[in-house]
Amino acid sequence: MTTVLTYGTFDLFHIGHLRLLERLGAMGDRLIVGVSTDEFNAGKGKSTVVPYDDRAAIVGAIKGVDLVLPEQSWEQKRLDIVEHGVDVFVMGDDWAGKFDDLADLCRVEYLPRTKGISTTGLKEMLRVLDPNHVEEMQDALRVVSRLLDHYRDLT
Ligand code: C2G
Repeated sequence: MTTVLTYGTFDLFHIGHLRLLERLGAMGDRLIVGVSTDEFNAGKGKSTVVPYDDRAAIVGAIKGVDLVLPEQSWEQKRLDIVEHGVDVFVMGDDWAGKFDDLADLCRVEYLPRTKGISTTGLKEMLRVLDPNHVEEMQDALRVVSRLLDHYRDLT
């Protein structure tokens, strides 16, 4: 039996996350996913839109995911690998080389990321709906409207 392990934030769960989990599911018989807790993210200076319990529930509902555990520290990977008898540790290639030190415990692999989609990109799009941003846009439109009125008066 081959056990596969990965970790991630999985905020605003998107097609890149799904494709990664699908590929990981096909790499073994059992897939374990460590989902980073809100406290761990805060330590990394990262905040999520979706809270831990919801992110963990979404990841746990994906076909092929057998177990979700909380990722609470950088050091826990070694303990999790031993405790769960992990054969392959896999991350997307934005982490290429970063976890090679685990190779004394199991196989370490990095898969290509899905192109054209990211949580950062989605957050950028959502920013348009931010009340402060909407206010800025309204101010800008007011200026343009005044300029148009002015131009009309001149002609
Ligand atoms: N991913 C992907 N394609 C994308 C976006 C993300 O394959 N377009 C992969 C990432 O490479 C990562 C996983 O999806 O392996 C989860 O990505 P994030 O939610 O961004 O996780 P991250 O914040 O990188 O957490 O201990 C390490 C971490 O907790 C990693």
